[in-house]
Amino acid sequence: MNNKSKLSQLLALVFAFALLATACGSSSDGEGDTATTGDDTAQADDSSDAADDADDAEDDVELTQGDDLLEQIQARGELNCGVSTVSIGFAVADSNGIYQGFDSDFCRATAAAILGDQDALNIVPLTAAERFTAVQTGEVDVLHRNTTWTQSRDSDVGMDFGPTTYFDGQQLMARVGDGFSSNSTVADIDGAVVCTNAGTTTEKNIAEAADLLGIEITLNTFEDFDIVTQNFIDGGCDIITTDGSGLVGRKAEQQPADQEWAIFPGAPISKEPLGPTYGQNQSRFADAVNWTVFAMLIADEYGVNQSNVDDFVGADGELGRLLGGDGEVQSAMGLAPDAFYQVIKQVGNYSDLWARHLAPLGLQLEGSVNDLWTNGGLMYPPPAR
Ligand SMILES: N[C@@H](CCC(=O)N[C@@H](CS)C(=O)NCC(=O)O)C(=O)O
Repeated sequence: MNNKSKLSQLLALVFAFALLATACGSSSDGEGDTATTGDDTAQADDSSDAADDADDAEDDVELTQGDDLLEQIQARGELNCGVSTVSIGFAVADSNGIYQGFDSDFCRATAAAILGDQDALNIVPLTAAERFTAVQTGEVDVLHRNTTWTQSRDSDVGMDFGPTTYFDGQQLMARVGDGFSSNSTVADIDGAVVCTNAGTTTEKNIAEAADLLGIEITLNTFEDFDIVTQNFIDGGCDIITTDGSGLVGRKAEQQPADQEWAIFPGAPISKEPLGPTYGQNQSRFADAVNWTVFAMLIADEYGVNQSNVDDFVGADGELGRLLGGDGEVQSAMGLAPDAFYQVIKQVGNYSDLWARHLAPLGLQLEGSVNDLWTNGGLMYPPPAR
């Protein structure tokens, strides 16, 4: 390592510590922050300010990633991939401390594409408030962390976004015993204590929704969603709100025997397109991340999955090229010709991941917005050519 890169690493560390301290000390100290929204706009702004502070802190960081991130990762021999601390179905550490879930499998798929080995991977659990700083300081190369693609994150916060891997939307969940039912809507939560995690689109959306409806809520934010859910179980929160997929997971796994939780039906209160997120201006790395997702969807289009992929190696046309045959484009991307064969063989196609992690929670792929375009969904990968 030359002196210049030593210096830039040192500076990166100093920035990282300063920023992590800022992020953790703002709205996200784990104790929960309270803000009232509705008529009392001054206090509602406190909550938004807390979220904005985290974003502002992120804005001040210089990108420390070097010239070509794809080359750096290949030289390093390991992909650093950020996931949630606990997001049921998406990223949960098993009894051996190994992360399992839809998002952590996208990390594995990306490692398989770039390095030929799904285990050439360092999975980094991050709270929502920590995640963008972790990208900016180079602690992680990419997030697969329930992260919504928004205009400000895509510009002001310095992120770039890959293809959406899960089209989600924010929903609310309450106890049936508190009088909420399958007919409840946001308009019914006037006076409620609403809880979510800090540094998210979620906290901004619910504050805005309450303001627009002219109702008053008390918004409590916590560092991570485990604490949010525990407060809901203990009765400290009337309502919890986050991406719908997150609520389904929490209800499936954590609803106590003596409580019944209701997820408000109807349209979600927001759009939450979730997908891979990385630092700006790393085009070759972005291509590798993005085409990993596209390859998993194209494999689905052909009915090629983890268990039958070997039967299709050497196929004609697009599928053959995608799996490394004649005319493959992977080499020109800086990947091995069989990069996407390795993805499907080692990790699976898109619906393999869904079947493994999300179907057991009751989330249905068939006919949903997350299904392939050929089935009426929104998943439409570009052609592999
Ligand atoms: N998609 C939203 C919310 C992301 C979020 O933090 N979701 C929760 C619930 S699914 C989560 O990931 N919790 C896991 C954790 O706190 O580590 C965003 O990008 O701001």
